[in-house]
Amino acid sequence: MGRTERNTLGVLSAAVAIFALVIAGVAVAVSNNNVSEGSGGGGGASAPTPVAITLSEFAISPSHVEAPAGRIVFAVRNNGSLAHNFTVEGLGETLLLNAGESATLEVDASAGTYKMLCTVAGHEASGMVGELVVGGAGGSGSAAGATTTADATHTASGGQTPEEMEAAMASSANQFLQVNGLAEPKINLKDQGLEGADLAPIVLPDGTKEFDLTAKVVDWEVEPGKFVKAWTYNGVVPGPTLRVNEGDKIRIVLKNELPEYTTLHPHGCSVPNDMDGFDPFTQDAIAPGQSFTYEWVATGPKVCMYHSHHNAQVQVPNGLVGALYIGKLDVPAKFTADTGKKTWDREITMVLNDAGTIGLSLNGRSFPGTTGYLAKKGETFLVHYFNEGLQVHPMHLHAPHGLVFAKDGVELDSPFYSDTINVAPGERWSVLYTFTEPGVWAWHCHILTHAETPQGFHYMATAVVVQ
Ligand SMILES: [Cu+2]
Repeated sequence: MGRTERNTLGVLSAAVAIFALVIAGVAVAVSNNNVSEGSGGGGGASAPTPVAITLSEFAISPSHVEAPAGRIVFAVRNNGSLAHNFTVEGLGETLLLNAGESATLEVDASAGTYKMLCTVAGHEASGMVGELVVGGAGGSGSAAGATTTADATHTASGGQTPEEMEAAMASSANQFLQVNGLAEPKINLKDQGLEGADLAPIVLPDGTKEFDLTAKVVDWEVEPGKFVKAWTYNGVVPGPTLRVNEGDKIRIVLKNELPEYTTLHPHGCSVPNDMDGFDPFTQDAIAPGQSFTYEWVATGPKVCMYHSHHNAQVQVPNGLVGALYIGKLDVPAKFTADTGKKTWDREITMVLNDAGTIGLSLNGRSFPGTTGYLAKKGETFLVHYFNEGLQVHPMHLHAPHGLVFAKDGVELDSPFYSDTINVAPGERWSVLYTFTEPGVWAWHCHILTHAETPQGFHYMATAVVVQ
């Protein structure tokens, strides 16, 4: 599948406007819900006061922070395109943060006024400066503790003003539209469009379909400007999508260029035991520099995963995952009865992850770097959710109810409608979504810390723009 849809400058301003409205609505809800965490401890050496700081060219946001005396934890994120640090003069500083990087800085502050700044030459003079006002003893449990903290009358979640929060969310939303070619200028992610793309097989004289994979570590851009060391098949996360027909002879030649041994496990596939990739029982692990050939006759099920089965808690979440399809799922009669349509219009692989170097992500990207999708009114997406992470993710697409009709590549006797589908690690769920209303429809994991932050939509989040 190509990475979206970039033919539609027309949708751009409308999409930005709608998205900004959506995000603004969220901002209001969050700010009304604001909690002054620092004051709630009721005395004693209570929890540190959390403050979110965003760095950019050339500003520290918020530029004015008030907190009670005691421990303050700054969650600092560099949303700019240059490297910055965050320093509280006399109390501490973060390391230099590259574009997109985050860090926390914990300080122990007594009452007083401190300068916040970026100490990169010239950046303070350009505007990256602010003020931290630390009030009286926050930890004594008296009235002093309640009057200070991150001032609830002036700040929304994370120490931002409501306006700053809204601006940050709009900026992130706009970045998502730019990443996806729905706005100009377009941001190009490294290797954009290759993640999960179909790999054409080499067809051997006897008809065997051979797929050559190389496991290797690459620099992977999980979100704009944020690079991590990804463990990949052929340099992309998820790895290439492999497709064969039922009855085909399939051969996967895996070359190991990782710094560790590895194996490949065709998860959920019917394979002979010696092709199952479970070292040391069914094969010896593949040493760095060595190759192994997996070969069998594909009989199903129709939706499988392939992933490492060696030091998998590291290798899988770091990116050694991919989709393997054997034939096509049958169109459920209920779908045709309910929509009058004979089949879907587009098939989407959505690999969920939450750990390792890749972290919370959809198809190896974190919002605003996630792929966004364009649909025409009336179109149907067939979405296959694959959970390659360590947690359950309840995937939620706004607007249409999904018709859940296959589990682990096997059609259900009784397809059912659901707007939120729990996808456990190792599971595959296949769902049909038919879009009936135009607009920008959010699509995200409903564990909210996996999708939404004081900086707006993040991590396991994307959207469908329906025209
Ligand atoms: Cu989740």
